[in-house]
Amino acid sequence: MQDLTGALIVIDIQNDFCPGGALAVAGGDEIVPGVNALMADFPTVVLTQDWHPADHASFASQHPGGTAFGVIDMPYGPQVLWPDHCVQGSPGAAFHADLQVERAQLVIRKGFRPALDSYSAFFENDKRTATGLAGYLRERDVQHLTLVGLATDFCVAWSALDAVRLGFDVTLRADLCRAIDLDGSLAAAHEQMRAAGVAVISAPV
Ligand code: VGL
Ligand code: ZN
Repeated sequence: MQDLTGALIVIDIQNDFCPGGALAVAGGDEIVPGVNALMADFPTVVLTQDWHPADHASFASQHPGGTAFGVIDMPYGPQVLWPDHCVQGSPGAAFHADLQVERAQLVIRKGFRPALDSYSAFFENDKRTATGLAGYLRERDVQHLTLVGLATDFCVAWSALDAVRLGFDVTLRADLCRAIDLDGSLAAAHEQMRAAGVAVISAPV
């Protein structure tokens, strides 16, 4: 269905989040054909790209004794430590080769400040530093956002929750997302999104 006042926000469909990548999400590559097809229904298509310096503070490798998927305290709150991933300019940071990148009007890069992680397309993890996406969408009179991508329980969920907080109407196509799922984080993310008013659906409506 065409959504002429809507935007499709495609989160982090990058090689490192696909099978074989540094922070592979199971089945991450399976969503690419469906996402490509959905792009045709939207006048506005935005991609996000996780884009870290090699010494990024979210990498376990930067913390003596740090282990991947452990949690540490950062000045802005708890932070999961990740394997090195999506290093600026590396093949792992590139979009999946089959993703129709040319259909997007805007690519938002995030996580480029060495000491601050950024899951959401709208704010860094300090919940204050804006990426500018909200202003872009508002200036284009976009009210309804459809979110797809990787990973459901981190960057997609944080983007959806921020979008609701900012006053957008948000639909999550759960069938076009895949999750990392650490300790029940997928179920928790779905619950949080539903409670916040995100329409979590699994097929076109
Ligand atoms: C993501 C963990 C670290 C994501 C990005 O795209 O969900 N997760 N960086
Ligand atoms: Zn990252």
